[in-house]
Amino acid sequence: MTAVTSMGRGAAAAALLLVSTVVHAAGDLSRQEPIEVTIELGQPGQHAFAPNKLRFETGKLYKLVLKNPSDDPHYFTSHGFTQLIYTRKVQVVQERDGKMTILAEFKGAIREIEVYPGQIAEWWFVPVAAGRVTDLRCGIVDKSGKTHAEHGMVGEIVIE
Ligand SMILES: [Cu+2]
Repeated sequence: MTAVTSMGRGAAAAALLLVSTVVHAAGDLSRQEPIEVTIELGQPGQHAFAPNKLRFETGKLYKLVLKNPSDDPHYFTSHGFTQLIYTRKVQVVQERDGKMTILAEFKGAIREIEVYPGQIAEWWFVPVAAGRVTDLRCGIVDKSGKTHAEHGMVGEIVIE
């Protein structure tokens, strides 16, 4: 009876070993097909993020398109967000003859991005930690001496 039990344990251990050797790593998470999300930085005469709430999931690759359709430059600044993600790259793109042309690509940790009127930047990243941050803001000061954030250009980012 004891021999059977110990044999059973041995088989279980062998099965466990087998399972652990066939488990595959997820691979390079930054090389997936990206999920595209667009956020507009302002509208003519209006300082706001649209949408002003963004939601992402850990482990997925996102291409966050920062589009500025307004007449003013705007920042996408969130220190909290940058602590929760791995940046693969940031691209500056421009529409030429109906197709998107990449003008420049930046790699490494990015802290904030400023997009000029009528321009587009793409932030490619993988969220690596969950959290909710409410420090998304545009800190540009307008003629009245107030920041765009004080005019309501703030937002929230949730990573699940
Ligand atoms: Cu702004």
